[in-house]
Amino acid sequence: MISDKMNAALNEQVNKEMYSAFLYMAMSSQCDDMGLKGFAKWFMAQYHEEMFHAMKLYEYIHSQGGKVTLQSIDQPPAEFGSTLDMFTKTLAHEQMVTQSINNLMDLAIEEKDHATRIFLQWYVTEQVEEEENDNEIIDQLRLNDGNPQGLMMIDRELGQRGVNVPIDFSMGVSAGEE
Ligand code: OFO
Repeated sequence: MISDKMNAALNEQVNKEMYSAFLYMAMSSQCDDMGLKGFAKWFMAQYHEEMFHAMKLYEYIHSQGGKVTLQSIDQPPAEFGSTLDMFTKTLAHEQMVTQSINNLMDLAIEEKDHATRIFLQWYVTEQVEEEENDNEIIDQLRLNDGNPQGLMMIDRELGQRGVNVPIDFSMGVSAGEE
């Protein structure tokens, strides 16, 4: 069981995760236009991760007898600058998401909602990993400092990223999880 306040806060988080997916899809599209297939693949993998984050929340709200109310998703920027600009924006966005998860965790603690607190723990850990990944890529791009050969090497490396989350949600996102 979750409170109405927690239900509303979790619905807002669903929206933030969907916006994240949208944002990374927009970045993937621009990378594709720039001929950077590896970067495009990395951002599309990130799109799938964000959809998974949204669906995990969706499923949790249902499991607690809550109601999922979908909200409109903001339009992401139509244009971005360099790959460094995209990853700087990605990190800033993830830091905002981390703050949002922390606020949800504060609410769960305040309400003594232990089930939601334990559920949110997964997101706390995930955010540490996401910020770390973004920082590493930003470091590589800064070291590269606009060198086209270096950029192609980073592109090849990022293109090796696969999608490690379910992308078919018809059976629910928990299918196959422990
Ligand atoms: Fe990027 O972790 Fe969800 O939003």
